Amino acid sequence: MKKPEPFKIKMVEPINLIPKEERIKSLERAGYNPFSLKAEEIFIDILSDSGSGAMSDRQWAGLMMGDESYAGSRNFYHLESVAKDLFGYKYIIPSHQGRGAEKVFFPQMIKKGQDVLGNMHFDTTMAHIELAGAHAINLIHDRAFDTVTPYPFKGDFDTEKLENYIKNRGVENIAFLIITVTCNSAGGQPVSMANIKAVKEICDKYGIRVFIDAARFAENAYFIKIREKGYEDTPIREIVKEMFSYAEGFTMSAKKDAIVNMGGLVGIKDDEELYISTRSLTVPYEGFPTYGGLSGRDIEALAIGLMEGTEEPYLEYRINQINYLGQRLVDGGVAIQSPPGGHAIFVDAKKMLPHIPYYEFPAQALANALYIEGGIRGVEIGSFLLGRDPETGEQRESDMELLRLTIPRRVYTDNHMDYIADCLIALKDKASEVKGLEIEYEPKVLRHFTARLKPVK
Ligand code: PLI
Repeated sequence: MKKPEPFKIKMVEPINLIPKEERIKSLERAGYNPFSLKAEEIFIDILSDSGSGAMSDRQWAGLMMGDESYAGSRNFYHLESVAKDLFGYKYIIPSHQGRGAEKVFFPQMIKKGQDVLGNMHFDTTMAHIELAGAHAINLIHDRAFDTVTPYPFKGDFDTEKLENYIKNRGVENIAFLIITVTCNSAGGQPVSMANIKAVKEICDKYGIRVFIDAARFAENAYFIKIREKGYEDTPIREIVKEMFSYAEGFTMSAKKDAIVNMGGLVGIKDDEELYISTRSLTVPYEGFPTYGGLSGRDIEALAIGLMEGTEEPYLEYRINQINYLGQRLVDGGVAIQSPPGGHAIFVDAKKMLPHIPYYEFPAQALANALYIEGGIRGVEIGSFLLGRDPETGEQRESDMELLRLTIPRRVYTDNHMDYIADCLIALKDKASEVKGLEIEYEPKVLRHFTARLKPVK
């Protein structure tokens, strides 16, 4: 029997599908980049699961308990106690969002020309690494690029590739390693506990520090519980503690699994010196270290959200909803990254639009077609997002061209999932009519947010 949502709805926000002719005009005005659409022009917004979730009545009540003291607010001490307990770390610093945490944490540990290793770095992490003069190296297992075979942990590092890379490049040229859980860029795919442990062992052997990009730590823990032998009966919060025991620190965008609209965290296990230097950098960039760019009320909602996001019935509902959408698409003949990940379905645009080459951005073209079809806003994760090589200026070719259908937490029902699936299945039958795109304007860093495109002639 299909289980219903473990909540009931107390407040609704009306949404509206504008006519197709208006959607065509809106997209042209937006430079064929859905980031530049107005939210009011969108019917179902699945651009991101970041900051777009629905807070609970407890979190909204928490907002009323905000202590807006400049320093030492009681909300900070609440957050600190929840996070210390959840992750088993000594030091917690809030930040305004994930990239704020990255900015105050990672660059201080990078020397120009070094590499930062990862399974697959997220784009803001890659940008901070490159801005610090380092190279972001992805060492995910090739299984991740096979969208068809449903390997359970496609976010895993290839440990052989990792060790060979370290040997060839030399330890002195490696700043540190980041494990991104779940691995967003590979399809929200989880990393197994066994792989986290193996990576930690290799890094210990060579004296390389291990950190976690913890944006979707709870979804990763849930996948370990349901897919990894030996964890079936382990409570989620114990799995979380074990995952984090293999790292020295983490950055987190709290806008995902902590189900808040804004917020981030840095966590440091026990390195006091690293804590003091991070705290010092937090002051000029994010604010006093007990607020880190957030209001007291936001910090309260975050503390509550960390607990709600690690409740098992919630995680079961969350993963099941993504799975439901995935299954509808598979049944309708749409190729997706399989099995579905934790926060999104990733449609394989290379397979759906084989006539569009990577330099004409097939997944971006598919995102635009889906908006025209149903007023749905997804997002490209492919060559358009990857951008140009910072040294040569050449367009890089992404291993995968994916359209991400990112589901906000506790926002849409399975009827919305059905509508999304119906629109994509309808598009599949006219895929050959979709045209590729060329760039009209692009900024140097993180171009996909603000670039303008046009259809190729
Ligand atoms: O958007 P921020 O600055 O709160 O977080 C940056 C960030 C870091 N790591 C990972 C794995 C992310 O997914 C991430 C942000 N992701 C966004 C915005 C997304 O739409 O996936």
